Amino acid sequence: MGVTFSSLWSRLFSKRETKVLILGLDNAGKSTILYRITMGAVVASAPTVGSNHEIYDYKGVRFGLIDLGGQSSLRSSWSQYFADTEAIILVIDSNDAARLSLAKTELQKLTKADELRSSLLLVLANKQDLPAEEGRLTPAQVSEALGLTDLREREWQIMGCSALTGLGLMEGMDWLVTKLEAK
Ligand SMILES: Nc1nc2c(ncn2[C@@H]2O[C@H](COP(=O)(O)OP(=O)(O)O)[C@@H](O)[C@H]2O)c(=O)[nH]1
Ligand SMILES: [Mg+2]
Repeated sequence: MGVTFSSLWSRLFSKRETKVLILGLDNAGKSTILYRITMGAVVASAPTVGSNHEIYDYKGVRFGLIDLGGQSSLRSSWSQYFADTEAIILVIDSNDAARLSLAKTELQKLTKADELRSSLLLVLANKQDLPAEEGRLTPAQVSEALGLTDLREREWQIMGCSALTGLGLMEGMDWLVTKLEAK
């Protein structure tokens, strides 16, 4: 078996990446969350075409965070990224009640995918900074609409968050670290 210099280098000097896919419908806030977590700031970004990949070291875990475009034309290519995924962060726009059933349909496809059988699932009920009076749903309402309690044989967690204020994001990462360590 040949060992190239670059693979030897990466084995010696870099930690293994824990692959995490950030998925969800377009406009849910996936890219804003990615940059909020990795850069600690809100970075304006155009709708994602293809993917954004960032490495993030947190509490001893080297996360390889991959944010995929969520428009319907791009969702069909998500499965190309499934292999070796240790966790999925499913981002939901809590202010978009009208598309929750579509988000549920996408979640059901993910939970049926063989390659994601043992992936952890962190659902982020994003945009919690928006007022409830204008239709923003609570994490409990999002959980109910997605049917999370019906999920069998999968470790999952739902967390309310806001990519704009940072609320809830690191708590979500903490849950992932705890579960990854227990694996
Ligand atoms: N109020 C509010 N707006 C958000 C939040 N997160 C993202 N957005 C906005 O939602 C829009 C879509 O965000 P983006 O990250 O591009 O979504 P993506 O398509 O899932 O990557 C942008 O205008 C963001 O500024 C949030 O927590 N609260
Ligand atoms: Mg995006």
